[in-house]
Amino acid sequence: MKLIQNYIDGRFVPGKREFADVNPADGTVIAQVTEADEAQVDEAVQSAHRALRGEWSRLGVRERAVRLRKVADAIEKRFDCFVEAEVADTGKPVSLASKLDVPRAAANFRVFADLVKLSGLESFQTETPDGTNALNYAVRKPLGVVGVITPWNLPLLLLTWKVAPALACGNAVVVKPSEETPSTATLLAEAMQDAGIPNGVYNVVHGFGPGSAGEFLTQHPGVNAVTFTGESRTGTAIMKTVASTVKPVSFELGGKNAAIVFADCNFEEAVNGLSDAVFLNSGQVCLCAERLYVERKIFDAFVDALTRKAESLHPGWPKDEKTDLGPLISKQHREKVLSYYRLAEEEGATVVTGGGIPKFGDERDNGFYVQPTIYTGLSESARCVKEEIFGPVCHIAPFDSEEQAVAMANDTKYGLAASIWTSNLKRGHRVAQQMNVGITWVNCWFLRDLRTPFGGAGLSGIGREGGMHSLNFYSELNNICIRL
Ligand code: NAD
Ligand code: 6OD
Repeated sequence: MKLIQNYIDGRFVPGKREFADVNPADGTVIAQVTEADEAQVDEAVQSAHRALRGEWSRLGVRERAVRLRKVADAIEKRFDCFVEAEVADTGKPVSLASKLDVPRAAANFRVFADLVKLSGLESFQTETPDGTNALNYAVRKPLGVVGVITPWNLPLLLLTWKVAPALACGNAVVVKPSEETPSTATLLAEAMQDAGIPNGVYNVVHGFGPGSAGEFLTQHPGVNAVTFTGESRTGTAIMKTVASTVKPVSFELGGKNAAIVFADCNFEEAVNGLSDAVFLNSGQVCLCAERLYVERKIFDAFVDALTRKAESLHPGWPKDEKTDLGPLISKQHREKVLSYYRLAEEEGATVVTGGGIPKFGDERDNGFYVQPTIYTGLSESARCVKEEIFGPVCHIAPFDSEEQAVAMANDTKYGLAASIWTSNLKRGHRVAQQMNVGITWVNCWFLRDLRTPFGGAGLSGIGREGGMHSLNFYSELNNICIRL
């Protein structure tokens, strides 16, 4: 059986304990994974500090950018291996991994290689009290060792989204990928070696959260900052842990995202766009829409059209090119999603389609599939309308006025993303500006420009990453004031 090991100081290292990596499509064990103990996490942090004192700190920005581009090239050289590993770990359709996850990993390195070269800072000429002048300018320095903790839904995309800017700024990283999806973080170590990233700059420790590698990393006094993507509740736990050592944090957390569909929208575009927004990656994208508000005039037609889309999806083997709906990540996560399917009925929902488990009559029945599901008829205070489910499911409610739609969309403790569907651009701008979220799309969804700010309000996160926002988080500014 394949063993996925930790990667510390440029070496793949086994440990004392192992856990299983499970294929969500059929429940089989595909690999064993080394769990890092506290001593190994410490070793990884120490090796990152050594790397910061070595060759890595002497490379100029231009040379760091050259090496980041080489990491992107090395990912592309192993494109098929990355796709295969990501599909086996997550169960996501091969078409999605090859169009989104792996290309974005390479793009993450290229974009920050470019941006870091442009990241000069402003300077100020200051008049002093005695009438002479001073010159202020700031220099950007690395934070040091950054702890990177990531989830299972877009494992490589989200890991590289943090690792690339952290390295661009001259930091070293210790990453703790999700225990559900350990493969691509380890494969990335090979790309780092190919690209000439010095030993110790990129380290991987595998394991779980509390009492395991995740907690060992966040509580380590040698970790200078923590960047985390995952559940809001986990963000709370990490925040408590890092409080005693006052580490800066960047948090990208959960959501309960709304979409508002006006009667004047391009109907077909809205149905297609929202079919993606609800069902892509089996609804396991933090940006997915779980609450749809549709203007009453088109409500019935819209529910029918989205239902036809849901029923036309092909749940299947992830490796099959025709599959557009894979399993959920794990048995435990399927239990959670199914508990919401049951709760929705208890709360009085009308089940328009789905609500259960598909039957295949083969090994996939041992996997973690659920049916794509649409509900109507719930009250806005129902738990299924308030809580993040993170599956291929949405609730659709009608609205009668713009004000009502905005109020319903904003009635949540989360604040990650929203989408608005209208052909009236003036209304698009007006409504977008009232959304209490970090990202609003108008007539599109998950259309990304990596230079733009990404993050959430409320329970959905702290801070913004993307473009200069990432470079600002992953660097420390030292303002220098010189009396002239
Ligand atoms: P999770 O919070 O359970 O786990 C994420 C990571 O944190 C894993 O690596 C896990 O081992 C680690 N972890 C758990 N407890 C920890 C602790 N106490 N200390 C340190 N590390 C700990 O999240 P998940 O189930 O992997 O991912 C799904 C969640 O992530 C959803 O809520 C989703 O909305 C959110 N998410 C948000 C974004 C975003 O950009 N806002 C992106 C993707 C996923
Ligand atoms: O596109 C991105 O940069 C990003 N962070 C996406 C997050 C998706 C959440 O599952």
